[in-house]
Amino acid sequence: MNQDLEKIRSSLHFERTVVLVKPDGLQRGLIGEVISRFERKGLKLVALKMMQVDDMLLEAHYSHHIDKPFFKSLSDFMKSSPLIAMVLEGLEAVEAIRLLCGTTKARSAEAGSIRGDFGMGYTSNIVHSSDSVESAKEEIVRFFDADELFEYDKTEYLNIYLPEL
Ligand code: 3AN
Repeated sequence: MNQDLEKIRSSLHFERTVVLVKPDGLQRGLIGEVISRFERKGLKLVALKMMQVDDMLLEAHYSHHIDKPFFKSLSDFMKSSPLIAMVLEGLEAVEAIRLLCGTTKARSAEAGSIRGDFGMGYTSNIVHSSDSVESAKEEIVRFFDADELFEYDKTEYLNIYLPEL
């Protein structure tokens, strides 16, 4: 990468965020569709795996919901099959991905978003994405070991998109 580009890049808000394709996304065969939307948007995939979550992880991940009446069904749902976990990177990626996912209640989520296009549920709403840069940092450590995150240049993305900022 040339030095000018490197300088521009280091001044920009590249963020990393966690996306989960929840058990309903996996059961309904939507994994490819969901990943494809992020790829087409121009986000960079830096980690990707299938995993089975347990109570300990869910109690940390959904600690803000632990006293809510829906917590047990949310927890049972999240354990009902494996899920897909990924880390995506991009400029202001947290907000960009929240927009692609749509609002929480899928049946009233915006048409064109993942939840708006594919879901009707509230608890089962196909995807999770981190809601802030701070929670993304916590979630990356919660879901991934350091050696599961990959550093690489996505050359096309850097050269094509940066000069157009
Ligand atoms: P989001 O995933 O849109 O950030 P959160 O963090 O408020 O939403 O909620 C985490 C998850 O808990 C949601 N994705 C959804 O599965 C579930 N959830 C949240 N609120 C409700 C609710 N009122 N009833 C049922 N499930 C809910």
